[in-house]
Amino acid sequence: MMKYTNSDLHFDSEIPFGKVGWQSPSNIALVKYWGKKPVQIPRNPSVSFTLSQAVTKTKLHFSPAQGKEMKLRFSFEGKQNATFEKKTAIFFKSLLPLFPFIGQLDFEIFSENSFPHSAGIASSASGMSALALCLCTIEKEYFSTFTDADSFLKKASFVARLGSGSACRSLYGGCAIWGETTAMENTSDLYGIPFNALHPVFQTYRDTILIVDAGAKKVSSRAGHSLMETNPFATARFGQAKQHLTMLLKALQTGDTETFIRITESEALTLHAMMMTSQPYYMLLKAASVVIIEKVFAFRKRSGLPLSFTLDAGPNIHLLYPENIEKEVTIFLQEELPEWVKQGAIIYDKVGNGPERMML
Ligand code: 2P0
Repeated sequence: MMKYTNSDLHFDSEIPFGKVGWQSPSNIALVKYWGKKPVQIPRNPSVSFTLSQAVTKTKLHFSPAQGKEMKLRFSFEGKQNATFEKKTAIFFKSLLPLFPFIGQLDFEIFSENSFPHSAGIASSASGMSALALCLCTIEKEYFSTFTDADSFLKKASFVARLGSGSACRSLYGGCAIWGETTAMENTSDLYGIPFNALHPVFQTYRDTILIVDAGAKKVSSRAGHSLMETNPFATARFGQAKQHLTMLLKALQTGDTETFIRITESEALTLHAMMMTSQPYYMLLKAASVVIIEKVFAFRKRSGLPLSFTLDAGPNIHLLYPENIEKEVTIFLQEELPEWVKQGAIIYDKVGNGPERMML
């Protein structure tokens, strides 16, 4: 065991007291979480595919605290980032009751995303899940509090949820459910659980993301969630999401791509309809988003192939399809959307296996 002297144990030391790292993926919701109660409790259950390529890699270095105030430094993609530093410090302080050791340590965080910074892809799910995994790993290795992998992931999911709701679904490979539902046992509003009955056709499903606009959103998801409190259609929407979840879980289990398409596209359009019917109303779709959606409808009609789309809280289009029609979709992109292919404004992703520990 390495011996540390007092002089080794300072924040800027080249030799941190300990370090831990995780790579964690983003996810794309199929039934959408939109509307929440304090603290980060969803108004309706949601289900998502875990992605493979869109990941955050986070390394957390920690040393015994030097002073009374916790020191936290955050480098994002090689540069110190004051905004992330402030947000993460507030988040860590809020987690003291869950991780008392936070009060004893100073931190240095190094984080980077695999996807381009300006891709307009939400990074809160991958970022917050990676951070939650790092904290749970410190707890596991220094205090041995977890009895099994399930309880470790459950706490990581619980903590990720407090950082960003959708992040709690990123802990599991394949498909994850968050929020209480009678359609499935052991679901909870407090953390996500894995959906282990995914039909093989969905286990290798593709998510090809067309970047329509990489700019910052006019209205944040946080604001969008809170506008659901006064949306006149909110109650109907939460009821619809519950029904959609029940139907979709069945389709995901049986490999029913037709029902999958009907529900996921309806969910995508309903999400944006909620934005358009909020007060104040707003719209995140762009003209190009609508053009692409129309092209997907037309392609499906003439080919009979199961290409569909979904949307996040933004204008980018996620094309969802089984891997066995990859060739036809590639031709569709080249012929119908050549400007995206030429500009490289496409991320080729697919259903992934979940987070991976980085050995440092
Ligand atoms: C989802 N989205 O289910 C939905 C659908 C975007 C569209 O959850 O305030 O970043 O951090 O809990 O998770 C985006 O909102 O919101 C989101 P917070 P989050 O993925």
